[in-house]
Amino acid sequence: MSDPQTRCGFVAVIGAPNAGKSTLVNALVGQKVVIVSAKAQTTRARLMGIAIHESAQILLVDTPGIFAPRRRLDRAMVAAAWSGAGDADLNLLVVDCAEGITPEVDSIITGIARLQQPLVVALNKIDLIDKGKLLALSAELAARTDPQQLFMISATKGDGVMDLKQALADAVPQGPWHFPADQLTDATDRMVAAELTREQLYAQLYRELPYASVIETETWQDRPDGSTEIRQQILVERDSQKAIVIGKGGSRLKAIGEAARGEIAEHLGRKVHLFLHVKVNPRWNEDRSVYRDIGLEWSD
Ligand SMILES: Nc1nc2c(ncn2[C@@H]2O[C@H](COP(=O)(O)OP(=O)(O)OP(=O)(O)O)[C@@H](O)[C@H]2O)c(=O)[nH]1
Ligand SMILES: [Mg+2]
Repeated sequence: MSDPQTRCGFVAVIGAPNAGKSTLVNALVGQKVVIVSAKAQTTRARLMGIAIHESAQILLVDTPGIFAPRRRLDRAMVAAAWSGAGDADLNLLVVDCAEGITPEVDSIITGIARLQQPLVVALNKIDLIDKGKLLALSAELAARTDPQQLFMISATKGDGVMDLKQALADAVPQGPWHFPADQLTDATDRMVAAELTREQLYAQLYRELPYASVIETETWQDRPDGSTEIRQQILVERDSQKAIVIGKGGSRLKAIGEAARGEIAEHLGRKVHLFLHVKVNPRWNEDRSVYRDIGLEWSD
């Protein structure tokens, strides 16, 4: 990959919670590498999805949504997003066009202007609004952000995604690829597996519960028969939450485990035995080692 024609660079994918950043990263990579959910604040740490287009390797840094943080974890998430943006060759601002320029988006635009880095804007979820509104919003965003380019896309339906990918491939600097051609993410298999279980918490639990939880990998063992045995712990903050995660007769935990096992097996490309345990730790939010495992900096 020392071909002088190759390109490679970091694109930080930033925006408000739930804008569709992670969905877009998966669409650009062409495979699921980061988790998504209909609930806001799904992504907790920076994870990279690696997309290839022609001679370019596009290192897509998926970041947590930026919002006004309250808890320590929220502060660490928002800090991770901004540092991802600061380190990038190019920022890709994703805006949910059905939401428009909310106060959150407004403050992100102000923050981006301070960075003075090249910017591309993706107006996402165009499948949800009519063309007139879309054009008005895109004109307003273009005026506010002065981007190199602005795209109207649907990350779930695929509209505009290939045009955006081409533009990102053209925009990253010339240079050798940083990763092998077959690598799709910088996350380890353990991290992806923990995320895939966490995705099920977002999909299967209500209201605040997913936010009060974190996944820790206890053991990871490759068996001689080619399968992998994984033990993960779901940490929650209260006994009442533990009861909900386990469900009647263990039914909820079983459903979470089955769905996560399928996703993890697909990611690893082999048979997986997944064992989940639920543990109460009211202070995990204040435990430095939890932050380290998630991949977040401790924020004072
Ligand atoms: N209708 C529609 N929904 C979309 C589109 N893109 C993403 N979504 C949905 O928007 C929701 C949020 O998607 P995510 O990719 O998790 O959003 P995110 O910006 O990564 O969210 P955080 O990680 O919480 O900041 C999910 O339910 C997606 O299916 C789109 O183009 N159209
Ligand atoms: Mg996300």
